[in-house]
Parts: sequence; structure tokens; C-alpha cells
Amino acid sequence: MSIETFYRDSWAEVELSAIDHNIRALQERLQNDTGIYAVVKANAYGHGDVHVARQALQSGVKGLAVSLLDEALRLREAGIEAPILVMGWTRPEDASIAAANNISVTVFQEQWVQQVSSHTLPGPLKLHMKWDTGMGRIGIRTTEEMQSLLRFIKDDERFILEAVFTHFATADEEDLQFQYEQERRFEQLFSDFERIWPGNVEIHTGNSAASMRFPERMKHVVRYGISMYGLYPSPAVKEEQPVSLKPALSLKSQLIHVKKLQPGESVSYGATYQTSGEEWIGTVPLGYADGWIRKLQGMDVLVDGKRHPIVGRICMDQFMIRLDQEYPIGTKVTLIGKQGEEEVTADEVADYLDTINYEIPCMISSRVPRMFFRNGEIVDVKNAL
Ligand code: PMH
Repeated sequence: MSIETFYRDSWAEVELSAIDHNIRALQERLQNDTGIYAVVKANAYGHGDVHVARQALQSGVKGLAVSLLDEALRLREAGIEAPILVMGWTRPEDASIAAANNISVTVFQEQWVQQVSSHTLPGPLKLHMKWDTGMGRIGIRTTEEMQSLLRFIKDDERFILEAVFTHFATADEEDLQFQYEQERRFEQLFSDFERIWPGNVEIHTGNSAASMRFPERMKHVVRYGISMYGLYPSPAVKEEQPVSLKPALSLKSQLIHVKKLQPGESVSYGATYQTSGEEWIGTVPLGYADGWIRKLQGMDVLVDGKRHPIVGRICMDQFMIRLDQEYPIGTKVTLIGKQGEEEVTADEVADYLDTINYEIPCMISSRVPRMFFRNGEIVDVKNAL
């Protein structure tokens, strides 16, 4: 571990034992022989891909899933040797890089297989075939498409078909009709597949919502994303609480300036906020370039275990809050996480922004250093800048 230095007063804390807890909690709920791929795309949903990947592997997952070949290569460059699947599109001309690094890629087009065949590969290319059972994003949709694709990989020793998989669009909703329809379409495609494909393949279908809600209907492996980070995939699943999760990420800062303003003074760009009486105003050194976007004006942060609102426009690097009293410079500010009895959750921030919790850790930009903890003890610091 190389603890990197940083010289600013805002950072994100990632508690790796929470990730460990969330993986073990899901594993307990799953049937014994169901494995887990840790979904660590998008820098592990903003948490830090290499650290989360290493923790997930330590906690017993059988592989990692990302969206891009670049993301997979970053993990390999960090020395991670576990299976990695690229779930998104890989350009045919880049397939040789995947093969050279033992990275599995997603296949769903006959033309893609033909194009890859025209390049020399340094070794066998591992494939997971994607079936679009209703997500409407990527994947083959019909038995005919599946058949013609399989024809091209069947007798070509450069290809190894490791797995078939699909992705559910509504596993986190209250109404499960379409979920059942997707499962039905998957079974239909699979029965056709079994008839034409000689070997065994791995099957993975479930995301967090499906794997937590219907563990008995999961196949060989599930792909665990949002819940591994301690957030529920939707309010409906949070309500059901099939597994008790611990949020891994908190976002922290410190007051860098505190002043008393007279009545009628204004704060920040556009002078949109006016003090109504004498007010203590604190400046927090984090702004929209860090991912704390301007729409978060009015949102609460925690100081001294109490809620204080963001006043005036959020700037690129700083924002101001209205304090209930004077506080010294260096006083802790919590944007996501707990202080005493109070808590601001990623769910609350998501509600405020009228979006989903997935977006919240993802939007914390690379300018914010990530500090990694295990059981409350700091183990590493990653400063991306
Ligand atoms: N599998 C695939 C193919 C995915 O795209 C995702 C998440 C997951 C598994 C993990 O889902 P979970 O985080 O709900 O567990 N993908 C996305 C997405 O494309 N937009 O939001 C989440």
C-alpha cells in the first residue's frame, strides 16, 4: 500500500469492512453454489476500483465485472489476476488486447465475431454471450440470431464460450410482471441453446435486486453492484430489506472560513441568498468540480452533529452554509454519512436531486481523494490528481 498525500480539506472515506459485510450478507442469502461477480465499473461506482476489487476478492467473490476494456486493464495493471468480464461493447480490433490480458468480453453480434476472426489473436478469447430478454440495450434477441452467432464461434478454437447472460430491467420494482417475462424469455432461449451447444457454460442473470430478492431463482453467478456498496437498488427493495446493508462511502470536508454577516448581506454568485438577520456563514472547500453540483443548493450538511443548509450558489471549488453559531476553522463537515445521531444518506441526496442513489457516489469526481479504511483504521489513500 502506498499512502498518497493530499493537501486539501475534502475527501471521501470508503470503509472496506462495509463492502466485506455486504458481500458476505448476500452470499449467506444465496444458495451455496451461487457465486458472485463484483461489479466494479465506473471506478467501483466512485468508490475506488482497485481497492474495492481487492476487497471483494478477499471476501470471496469469484470474479469482477466492468463496463469497458480500459477498466479491466486498469485492474490487470494493478496486478489483479482474477477473472474479469467486460460487460459492455469491446471494439473488434481491441479483442486481441482482451485475449492477451485474459479478459473476458461480451459478444452479441455475428458481424463482431467475423471481424474479430480477421485479426490475429495472441491466445484464446473468452466470451460471454449477452441475451437481450427485455432490457433493449445490448444482446441477441432471438434463437435465430443466437444460432448464427454460435455457428461462427463453434468450430473456431480461438474462441471459448464461457458463459451466457442477461440483464433485468425491472428487478427492483414493486410490479414484477416484466421481471417474470424476462425470466421466461431467458428460459426459452436457454432451452434452444442447450439443444445446439455441446459444452457447459456458466449462466449469470441477476443484479443486486434480483439476487437479493429471488436468491432461489439465481443461476451459477450473480452480478452484485449497488448493494455491495451498501445502497439498496430502489425504495421498494429498501423497504423489503432482504439483506441488511452497510453504506461504504462517506463524504467529508472541514470549514475553512467562518464569518458573521450583517442582515441583508448576500452570499455567492448572483447574490441569490440574502441574510435575514445576523448570520454565521461557513465556507466549505468543495464544489461542483468535485461533483457537488449546483442543484444541491439548499441541501443540508452536518456540522457538530446538526443539519445546516447550503446557502447561495455552489461554486466550482467552494460553497457556503448557514451555521447555527460560530465554529472554529477545521470543524468537520459531513456531506454524506453520520455525525452523532444525524445522518445524510446517499438516498437523501438522490431524492433531493430527483435521481437514483447510483448517481451519487458516481458523481464524486476524481479531484476528491479517496481514503480507505478497514474497521475504522486507515489503510490507504488514493489521490487521483
Ligand atoms: N450487470 C449489468 C450488465 C449492469 O449493467 C449492472 C449495473 C449490474 C450488473 C449491477 O447492477 P446493480 O448495481 O443494480 O447490482 N448497471 C447499471 C447501469 O447500466 N446503470 O445503472 C446501473
